[in-house]
Amino acid sequence: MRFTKLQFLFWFAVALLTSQLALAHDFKVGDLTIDHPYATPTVPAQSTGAVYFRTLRNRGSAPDKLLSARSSVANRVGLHRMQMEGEVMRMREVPYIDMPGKSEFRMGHASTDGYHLMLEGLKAPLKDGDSFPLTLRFERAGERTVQVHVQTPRKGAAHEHKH
Ligand SMILES: [Cu+2]
Repeated sequence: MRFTKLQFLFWFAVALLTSQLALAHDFKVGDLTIDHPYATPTVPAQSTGAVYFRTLRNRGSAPDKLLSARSSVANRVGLHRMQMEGEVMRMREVPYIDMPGKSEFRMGHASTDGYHLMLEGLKAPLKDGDSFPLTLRFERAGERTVQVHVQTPRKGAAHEHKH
């Protein structure tokens, strides 16, 4: 089969667009954007895993809250906050994550002060390249199911998740 130059350009544009959509990988609900949800791979002995977002953004002026999350891959999903206390990094569960109006914050694996979601009671190890659904429940915006990509971070090691 032969393509004309125009057909070739058309398919090239389609391929480019779809690859960029796949790269973008963000989810919207109401005024909120959940950008690039990802989880780090786990080893078989590990019963917990962590989910991060590149950013969590609230474009609206009204504040919202991330109240809870659930996923079929784990028995329970906790909301965690990591903070430096002196020299020690501490992690604790929080009842919700505040999302003030017109705010954007990072929830990446490389941050030493920030939030992540904790998968507790993993049913199977998370393997690089897999993806799984995660349902987030927000106070105002309601529920949104996002697809989480399992990937080894390109830079910065994942935190040790020992509680
Ligand atoms: Cu944690």
